[in-house]
Amino acid sequence: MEYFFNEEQLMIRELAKKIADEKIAPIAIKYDEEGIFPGDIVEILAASDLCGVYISEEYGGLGGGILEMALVVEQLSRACGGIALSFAGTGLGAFPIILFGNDTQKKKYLPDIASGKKLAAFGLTEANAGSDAAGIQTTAVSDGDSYVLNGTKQWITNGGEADVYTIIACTNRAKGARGFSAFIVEKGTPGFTFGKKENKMGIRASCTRELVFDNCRIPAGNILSREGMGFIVAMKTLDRTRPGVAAQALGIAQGAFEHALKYSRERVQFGQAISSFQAIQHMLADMAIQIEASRCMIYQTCRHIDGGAKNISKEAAMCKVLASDTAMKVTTDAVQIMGGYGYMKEYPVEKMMRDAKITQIYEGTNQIQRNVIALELIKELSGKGV
Ligand code: COS
Repeated sequence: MEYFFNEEQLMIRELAKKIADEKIAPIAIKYDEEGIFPGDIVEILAASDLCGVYISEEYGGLGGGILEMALVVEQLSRACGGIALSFAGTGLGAFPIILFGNDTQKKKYLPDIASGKKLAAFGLTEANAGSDAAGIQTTAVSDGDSYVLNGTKQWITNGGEADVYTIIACTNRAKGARGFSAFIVEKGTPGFTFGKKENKMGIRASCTRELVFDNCRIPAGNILSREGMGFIVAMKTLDRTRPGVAAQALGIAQGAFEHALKYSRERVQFGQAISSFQAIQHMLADMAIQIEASRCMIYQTCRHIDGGAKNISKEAAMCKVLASDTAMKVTTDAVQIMGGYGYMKEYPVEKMMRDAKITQIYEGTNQIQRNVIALELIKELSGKGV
């Protein structure tokens, strides 16, 4: 389908596709198997000026928005959802600064992220605070012109690889969701260390670690917005990055679909290509329908957000649910079409099926997304006085 992108968006998409096809696809299986962090691919993305597509020109980026970020994530994920995450996870870490940073903070951190010199990460999740984001235990105590952080963040994408971390911590437990604050913490700050690299089912080329804060003292000027705004920083960030997870899911689904379609034309059984069997044709048709529906929803949601729409939570959640459920179904069906070959590690679809699963879980499970959608629907109805 023609989505009528402007010239710059087309150029970004083509560049990302070329990197995915030429540089990522050939190494995806190896990086997955050995859990190699794709520092070399990050360098290629940086040299191609893609790291800052969603950062304004004033801070060294290309001046695009969520749509440009989604276009890159989708294309990279066609080849490897795990490798794409070094880029997408940086977006998650950078958006709190883009949305809530003051000029000094933006000038200090965004140009290095835009140039690809530094990766970013986002620390919200903890052992006992996953879906219940307000359950976090990490504290930040004001002490003169510093804050002192204590606690442990869990399953943080780009953990250990990123230089810039945005961390949500509790500054006033009595105030509930209004008692959290968001901080920028730099790698190398005394008292800030990393746990071991997690051994994951999928997205194995991405790096997931604990962040441990033990009396970690940071300048008071590293707070984003002001005390009490941490939960809002997190929620508004996730509203803008969930379409990115959807784009990752879309790319994984598209990649698996392309492999299954090609295979169905080549694989001969009962004297004919299996693509001539209606059972296979209907599976391919359903895959294509779901992929295109996800793509429409993601691009339109991105345009809705980039265009300055006020209410975006519902649409962001909708496109994450649609695309991630699609990715799980499409990758599972791609393995089915490819049969025994699909199940083998020599072919990329079994990896894509493993990679797809996380998109239904992280940045808010699809059950939480459905809660968000339902609550917004009810709010809209009450707003109309019904
Ligand atoms: N934008 C702006 N403000 C928001 C918001 C949003 N999208 N969502 C919630 N808020 C505000 C609410 O308006 C409320 O403000 P007030 O204190 O002024 O009333 C405050 O934040 C608390 O909201 P709420 O009561 O809805 O919080 P809950 O504790 O019930 O949690 C969910 C809401 C479940 C939606 C939240 O915990 C969540 O998103 N969980 C999933 C977390 C997640 O994605 N984890 C993955 C980690 S990142 S990989």
